[in-house]
Amino acid sequence: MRVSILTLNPGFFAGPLGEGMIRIAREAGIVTVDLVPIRDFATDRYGTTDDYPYGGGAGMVMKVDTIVGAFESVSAAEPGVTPRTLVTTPQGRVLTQEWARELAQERHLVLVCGRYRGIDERAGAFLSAEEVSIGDYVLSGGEAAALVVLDAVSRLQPGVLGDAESARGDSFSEALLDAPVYTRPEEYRGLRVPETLLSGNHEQIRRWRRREALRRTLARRPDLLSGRALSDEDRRFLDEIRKEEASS
Ligand code: 6GU
Repeated sequence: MRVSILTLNPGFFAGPLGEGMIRIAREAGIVTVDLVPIRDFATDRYGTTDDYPYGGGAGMVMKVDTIVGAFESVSAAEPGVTPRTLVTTPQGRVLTQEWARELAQERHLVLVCGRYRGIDERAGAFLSAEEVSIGDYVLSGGEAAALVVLDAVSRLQPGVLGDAESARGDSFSEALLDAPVYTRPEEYRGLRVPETLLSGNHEQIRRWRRREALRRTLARRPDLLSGRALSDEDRRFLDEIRKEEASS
């Protein structure tokens, strides 16, 4: 897939694009990232990208001509493909794993990093963009959010993760938190790895992990359990956990 990132701060991405899973996905030719410096599309000789809001008020608004120019420089990069365009803003729809899976199917994503008070509303008529937020808190700019979207969709591209990792599935694919994990040594400063995990009994280990995943989810994210169809086994585990927690 191609991901075009429109930003006032292209330098922000230099480190992250060259590290870890995103680097591997790019080097394998599975993900192509274009960094589009919005300032290059300023229409005056000073490189102005923002201006005062009509009607007054604090902050600056990103100019429509600049954004549309930057968008049009990449919108035909994949022949015959209309890009799916997202603008990062705390006003947006919150990114979920389900939405990330949908976005990962696109041939061409355009991510516009919002800054200042936002983007001139008229840009919407040319970009047909959706608005994306990565959670209920405020960032100083959309670059960190665009990186989150890029990471979430890149790791879902076929061939990016190793077989073991992708077969394992993601915690949120199943909408339960993961069980705790341990590695060597068996004992560290008096703390032992749970015996079940050392037992070699795969069925017992599966049950232990399922129970601990439910325990964590109930404690930290009970919202993930409500309105969710549970197996008989899950319901039994949850009853046991509730009894344990009540008596401790
Ligand atoms: Cl997408 N942008 C900004 N500036 N702040 C955010 C955000 C995005 N998502 C959460 N907070």
